Amino acid sequence: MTERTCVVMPTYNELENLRPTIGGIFACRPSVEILIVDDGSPDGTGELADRMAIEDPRIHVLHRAGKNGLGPAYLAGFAWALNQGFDVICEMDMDGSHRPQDLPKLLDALAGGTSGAVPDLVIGSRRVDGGRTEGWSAFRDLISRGGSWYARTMLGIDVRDMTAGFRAYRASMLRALDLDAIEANGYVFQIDMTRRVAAAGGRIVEVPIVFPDRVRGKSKMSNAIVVEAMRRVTVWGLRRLLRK
Ligand SMILES: Nc1nc2c(ncn2[C@@H]2O[C@H](COP(=O)(O)OP(=O)(O)O)[C@@H](O)[C@H]2O)c(=O)[nH]1
Ligand SMILES: [Mg+2]
Repeated sequence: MTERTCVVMPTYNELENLRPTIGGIFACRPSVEILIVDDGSPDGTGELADRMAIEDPRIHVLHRAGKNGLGPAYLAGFAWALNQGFDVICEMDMDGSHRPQDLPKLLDALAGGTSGAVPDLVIGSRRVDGGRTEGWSAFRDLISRGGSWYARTMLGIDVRDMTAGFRAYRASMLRALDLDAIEANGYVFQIDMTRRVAAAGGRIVEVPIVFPDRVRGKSKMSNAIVVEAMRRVTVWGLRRLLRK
């Protein structure tokens, strides 16, 4: 029996990225299905997604009322994909920073292709050998590396790329988590997911990916998202230290 895979892709104003990214994914792995979670993008991303879904039954669309952040979009997407009975659920950005050709690497690793035991979560990592970012300013790189280091140290989890958003989860792992309790803002969402998988005894594997800066459209990242992530990590880390 083959495993059914759903790639969940939140979008906000990604009109020009939709066709190239989705085309790239199907070229690399025709067997996956894609769920676009659009937060009412004013640029018409949601409408184009609907048209693409009519053309191709592997494409699904979830519409949400307004821009409500990456985390809530993923949680809604997870709930949908779990309800549909997918075995593997992925997170992936629509903006081209997550390259379709890296998706098979994540899926093969999740199937146990690169190591003995079968993982519960595979992270496409910019911070392991062979992984890298491209086109980043020294400042953005410093913030990202510093943030990952801080989270790793405070939380005591040996994951190099804590905030990475290119991931493949076993549906059974997601089912075992209390998804309603996830802190749902920006980067902290990825850190919280990682921390909860680790706490649940899930096996986490990182595979190297190349992460180019987005070519089209605008980033939705903000300083507030970074500050909120660091604040949360500090609270979780102090709680962990106090318990010891
Ligand atoms: N549905 C939804 N998608 C979002 C939201 N914010 C960002 N995204 C999407 O999440 C992905 C990553 O966002 P991006 O702006 O590239 O973040 P960055 O890579 O950290 O700069 C892209 O596909 C965005 O369109 C949001 O509030 N709602
Ligand atoms: Mg991006």
